Amino acid sequence: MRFDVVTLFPEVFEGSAVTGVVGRAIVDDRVQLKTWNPRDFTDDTHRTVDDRPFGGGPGMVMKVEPLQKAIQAAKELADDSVKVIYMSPQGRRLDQQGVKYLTGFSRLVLLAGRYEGVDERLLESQIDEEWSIGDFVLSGGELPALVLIDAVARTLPGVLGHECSAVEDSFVEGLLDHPHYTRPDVFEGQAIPAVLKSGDHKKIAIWREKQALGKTWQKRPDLLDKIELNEHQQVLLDEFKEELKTKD
Ligand code: 4FV
Repeated sequence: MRFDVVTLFPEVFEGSAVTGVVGRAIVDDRVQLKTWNPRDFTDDTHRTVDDRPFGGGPGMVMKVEPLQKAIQAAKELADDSVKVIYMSPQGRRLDQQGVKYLTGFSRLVLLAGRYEGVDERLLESQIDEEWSIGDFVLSGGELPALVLIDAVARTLPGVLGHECSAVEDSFVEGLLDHPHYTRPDVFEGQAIPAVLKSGDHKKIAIWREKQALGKTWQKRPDLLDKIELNEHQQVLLDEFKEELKTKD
């Protein structure tokens, strides 16, 4: 999968291009990441990419021309399975379902805005979709673009060490993740749940599903409202609630 990012700060992407899962995916050429700086698409000596807002008010607005040229250059040679996305608080909230949908494209061109935002005419003429990483305001779209790239890249075949880990991720089934433990067996008097050392993988899978259901019920009941629990899951959740009562 290829990501082209239109950004005034290409250096922000150099870091992630070499670290962690995304870095590995780029080395293995499972992911391609290229940045395009709108300043390189200006023709005035000051390489101007922003200007004062019509109608007055604070801050600056990104100019349409350099962005249009940069997006066109990024889309060059793209087949039709390319989407141009603007990262903005006005966008659709990114969640695991959205990540799954975005993984369906072979190429994504991501526009990372700065200042107060971009000229609306650019959105109307060049942007296919707007996506947000949350209801808060950042100083730039670079971090949201990195979040989207990381969330999408790690679901691509072969990117994570072993396939199943992406499948078992939080939210894939719409639930929070189960607790994780590793050595030492006992830490400050706290032992790990015995079932995890039983070697009985069926029992371990049931324990993990019960914990995922229980944790979701405790921390994000809104997520449970979105999914239809099957009978087995309902029994596990009821057991979790009962055990909680006896634990207290
Ligand atoms: C943002 C978000 C975000 C708004 C003005 C960049 C900033 C500045 N993008 N999810 N939340 N963008 O805050 O995606 O240009």
